Amino acid sequence: MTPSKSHKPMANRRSFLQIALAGVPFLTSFRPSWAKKPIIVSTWDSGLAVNEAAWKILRQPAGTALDAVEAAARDIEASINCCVGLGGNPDRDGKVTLDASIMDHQFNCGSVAALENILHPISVARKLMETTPHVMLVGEGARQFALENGFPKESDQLSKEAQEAYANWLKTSEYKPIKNIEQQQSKARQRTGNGPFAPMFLEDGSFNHDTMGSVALDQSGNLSGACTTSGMGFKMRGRVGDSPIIGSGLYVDNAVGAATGSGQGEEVIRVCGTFLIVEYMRQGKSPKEACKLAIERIVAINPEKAKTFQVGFIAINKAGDVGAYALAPGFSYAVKDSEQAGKVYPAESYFRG
Ligand code: SD4
Repeated sequence: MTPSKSHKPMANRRSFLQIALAGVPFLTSFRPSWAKKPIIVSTWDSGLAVNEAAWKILRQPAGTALDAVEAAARDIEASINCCVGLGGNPDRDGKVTLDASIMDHQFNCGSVAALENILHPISVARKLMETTPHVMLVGEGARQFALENGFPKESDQLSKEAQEAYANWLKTSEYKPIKNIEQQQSKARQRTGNGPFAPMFLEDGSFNHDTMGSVALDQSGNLSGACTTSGMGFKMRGRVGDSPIIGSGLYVDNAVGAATGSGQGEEVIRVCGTFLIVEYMRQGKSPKEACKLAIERIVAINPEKAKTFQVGFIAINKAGDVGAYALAPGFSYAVKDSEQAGKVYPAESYFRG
């Protein structure tokens, strides 16, 4: 074909812009060759163990970040701990209700909330993502979907640890009669302007959270994330936190980065925390700066109230840089890549104590 005038190499400003814009689809799937990959980052010290489970997948050339983050979540869901899986602390009616979400490199996402009697909510979320047009199922509908898809129904029995924690909580919270807890809540509301529906602190004085969030970059340069939790211990029945809400507890944009977090979900939902972090990264902020800016957004809403709860975020960008930031001291995150054995890092925090 003879080049017409309009195919001449260059160009006024307008045609330059046209050429640049035509390159955008290419840019959005661009994989930087310098990226540190594969790499996985997970919340809390317990992220160390789940990163190992994920690594079995990530270290393989064809291993996907999606499979890796699901494996990470499944690993902790199968263990007994306060805050993830069926062994976790129950709601204030004594039922364990699970929240989980998963998101891949193509904006596919799935989540379940208030799911009961199912061992691996993360895999139910993935099944929903991959086999239905929906993104989120809750409660009985989520359980029905899980059972129909072959996930076994587990017993209602609380783990020994959760039974003890629940018995303690009932005692110290004077749960009987129920209205005592309502009074507590409304006092807390007066104090903070927007009271909690669950205690901020557990019996041992630690913050009431320990959700497992993981974000990973695989050898093909794709990002994915997963988040799984039993939610705030002794929460109101039916309460849903940030973890299963795409853009709050988890967000992935394969052209930019991914973020997840742990802590007082209501406060994360208010600012669409992980979506915000990814948007800050899109604007050029590092993962840590982006997490810090999102924490500052939360503080700005009510600086006094922000002293009473914890939120911790982790993020990864397309180049495999990772970062984290928390509201209060005590949040940690675990990183594993091909250059270093898994390691736990303390996150910097907005408040010092
Ligand atoms: C929630 N973000 O349900 C979760 C709490 C958490 O370990 O981090 N739990 O609000």
